[in-house]
Amino acid sequence: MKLIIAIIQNADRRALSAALRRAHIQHTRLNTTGGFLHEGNTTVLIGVEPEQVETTLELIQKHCHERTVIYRPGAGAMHPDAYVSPVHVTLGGATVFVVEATPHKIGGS
Ligand code: 2BA
Repeated sequence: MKLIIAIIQNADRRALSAALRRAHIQHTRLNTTGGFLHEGNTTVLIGVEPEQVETTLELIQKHCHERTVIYRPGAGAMHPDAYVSPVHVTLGGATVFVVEATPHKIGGS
């Protein structure tokens, strides 16, 4: 089995989740935070058979869009009055890792 870990923007999570459901692809959504922007994003864990990887990646590509946000580096606690030029940061579509995985379901009868 393969585990696809997709870090996506919150704005895309409903559309991707709905598409995965329609394709009967099981997944779990986690609320996460990016280490650079410190903004909320979504990490989707998707366990699939190897032959479903391609379809899954296509759905991620279709539903996760590139966006540009304005980031103001360093503004805040240490130097509240300091002016730091804002920069444009391009996000997404998605950051995706595909890894080998062995699922273990524990418990039950
Ligand atoms: P953040 O870490 O908040 O990063 C948001 C965006 O900031 C990134 O978009 C990238 O365009 C930019 N960025 C990140 N680190 C940078 C740096 N050191 N210098 C300049 N610009 C930088 P994406 O690449 O689309 O990444 C979106 C989110 O995906 C990231 O949010 C992070 O949560 C995750 N991510 C990206 N690469 C990752 C990696 N190698 N390992 C784990 N998580 C990753």
